[in-house]
Amino acid sequence: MTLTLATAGESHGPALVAILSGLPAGLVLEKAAIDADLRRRQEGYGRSPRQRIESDEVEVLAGLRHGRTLGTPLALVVRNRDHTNWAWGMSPWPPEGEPSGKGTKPVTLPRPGHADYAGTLKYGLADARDALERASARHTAVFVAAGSVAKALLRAIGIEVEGAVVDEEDLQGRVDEARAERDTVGGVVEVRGRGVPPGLGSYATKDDRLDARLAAALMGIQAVKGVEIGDGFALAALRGSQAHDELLPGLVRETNRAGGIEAGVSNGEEIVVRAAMKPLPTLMRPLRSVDLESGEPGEALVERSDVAAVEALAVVAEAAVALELARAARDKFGGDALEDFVASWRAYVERIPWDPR
Ligand code: EPS
Repeated sequence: MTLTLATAGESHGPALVAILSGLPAGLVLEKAAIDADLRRRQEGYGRSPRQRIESDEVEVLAGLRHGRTLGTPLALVVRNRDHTNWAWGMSPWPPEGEPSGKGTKPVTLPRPGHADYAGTLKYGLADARDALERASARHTAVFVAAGSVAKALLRAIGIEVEGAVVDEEDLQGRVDEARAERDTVGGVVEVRGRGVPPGLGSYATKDDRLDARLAAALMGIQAVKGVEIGDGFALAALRGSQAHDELLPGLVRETNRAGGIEAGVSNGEEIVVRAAMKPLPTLMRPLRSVDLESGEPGEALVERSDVAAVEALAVVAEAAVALELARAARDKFGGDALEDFVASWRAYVERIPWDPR
């Protein structure tokens, strides 16, 4: 029994959708809790005026009855309120009537760092909008809704996942400065998973490795360019005698440099992962680019965008980690009913010498 997530949706299309398969039956979900995560994702200093248009809210189309999962695919929808302004430009079917609203002119000046250029070449597109709409981080809204469901599942076995921006003493100052210079900023986020028992993931194959899965999940988030597990890159400069987490009497450790994962398997310590976000590629003072139609030099597309989205990334990365931990837990503990899943987890943690941390 594994957990799989499929999503679809464009930034200014009608809606974003997700299908989460592999949940046990009987998990209680609360709309307010999912909507609270959606709200957290929309907040944060430096976000685009788009966030004043959107007021994200989850809709459930399948897999839930009276607030309890049915053990069948869970279908989630987050609507794009902004679509009304793009109804012609982003109409799924050939639009009727005269062009009106946004998105009526093709985008031919690709933004370096966005999907615009590679997307047009790869898919044979005349309008980079056909690439950028799906590449947009707007997608993370429905991803966070799915992550919120994963967190509810993890809570049933005592696991809590939390993301935060790292060491940011003056994010607002940094954002204000960048905004004044019509520039953008990135940042680093950290996600911690508490109560994760030893034994999630496996060293058996690369696809089973929990660290590989987490890294792929985090790199799968828009604008993420680096991931580290535990002390990550800093470990490379250390001696082996300094880099590992010694086992002490009582099978406890004083350090967690491994970030809770050894050989691709959780080791019972807190899971600690970090993701680095590049500065967003839509600049109000545009970068140099080339017009794909004329071949002439020009300035990249300028459109409404965020100055920073690092606080949103903390919430999105939390969802990514929750989904991966939930998948690993489903793989290990199985069960069609929630109580079977929990009973399997309980029997396992009673067998091993481990106190949750
Ligand atoms: C994004 C560009 C902006 C962001 C968007 C991601 O969209 P717009 O051009 O509509 O203002 O606001 O993020 C969201 C809409 C969101 O909800 O996070 C991009 O190009 O990736």
